[in-house]
Amino acid sequence: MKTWISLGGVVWFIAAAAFLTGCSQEGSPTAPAANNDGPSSAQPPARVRIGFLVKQPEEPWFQQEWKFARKAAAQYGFDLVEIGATDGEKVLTAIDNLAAQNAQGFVICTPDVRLGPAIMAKANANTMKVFSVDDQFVGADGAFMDVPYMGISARDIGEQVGRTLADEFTRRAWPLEETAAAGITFDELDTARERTQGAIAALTGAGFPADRIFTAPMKTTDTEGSFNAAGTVLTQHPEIKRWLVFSMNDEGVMGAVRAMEGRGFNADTIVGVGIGGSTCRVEFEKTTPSGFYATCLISPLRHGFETSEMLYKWIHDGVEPPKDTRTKGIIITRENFEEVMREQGLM
Ligand code: FCA
Repeated sequence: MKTWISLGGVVWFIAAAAFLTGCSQEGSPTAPAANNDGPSSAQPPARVRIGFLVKQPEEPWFQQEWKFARKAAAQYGFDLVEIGATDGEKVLTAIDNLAAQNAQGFVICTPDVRLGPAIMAKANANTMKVFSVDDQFVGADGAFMDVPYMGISARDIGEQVGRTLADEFTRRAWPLEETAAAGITFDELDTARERTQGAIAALTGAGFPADRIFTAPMKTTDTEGSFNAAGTVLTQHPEIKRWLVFSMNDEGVMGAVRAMEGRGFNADTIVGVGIGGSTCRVEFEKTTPSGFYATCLISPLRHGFETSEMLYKWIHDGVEPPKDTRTKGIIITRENFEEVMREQGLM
């Protein structure tokens, strides 16, 4: 219980401090200035420097992305500047600062997908290349923007979550009249909506009645936001004795599981299935199981390493990255998480 509300401030403070001093794990503020030429430049820049901006620096997923981006920086020998940019103003200031440090581009998970046009305008004004990760830019017309993107196969992953919940419901032979599913949603964000809609489609596809699936929107996409949203569902449905839980990520499930535990539910009466693999790890490592039953493991290695690698090659070698890359997920539980994470290069 102790860390999930307050830890964010500390990590954000560290990220902000690193940003303000222009330092990063791989970069140095005194490193020689690199040239800032575009792809048509005959000479590759002497030293490549890229930024990696994330919307929620306190979230383990994003810390893992940074970790694997640092691996790419070490392997290819470029400077990496890690920046926690939690709102539009911080993103735009960060791009100016990166430009002042002669960075030639950045990878970004934007705090708001509608910032896409403003981000691209600023990047273009500074001749910087942009690679978007996790959350895809949306243009003024409401359509996705034509900017290189790597995201998860959100619908498919949501369906895996829904199937896992349905299977576990059947395996435990829970009485339907005592059971409901709680879906903690964030429909403003496409990748989030596709995940929870995928879960609902798979649950109903497996025969779970749609009128026993209760959704509640989170105000913020973190454990606290989910805790509050789940509280509303629980208050509205005191008759439910057993809960299936899904959301857009591990944090969304974790908050709901904590809210349920606060009302006396436990591993025997909750089946929570997340999406991620970072935040849930502490749950799987507990000696006593919690209601956090499984997660769909996604790859911060691919999202951190490959995005920075592709951006580096774009800047250094003029190799244009693919426009749209979707990564897959694998369901893990406390029984097999170590083995699968090791196989996936995540241990
Ligand atoms: C979004 C979510 C993150 C992570 C990522 C792949 O950005 O906010 O938690 O799931 O997609």
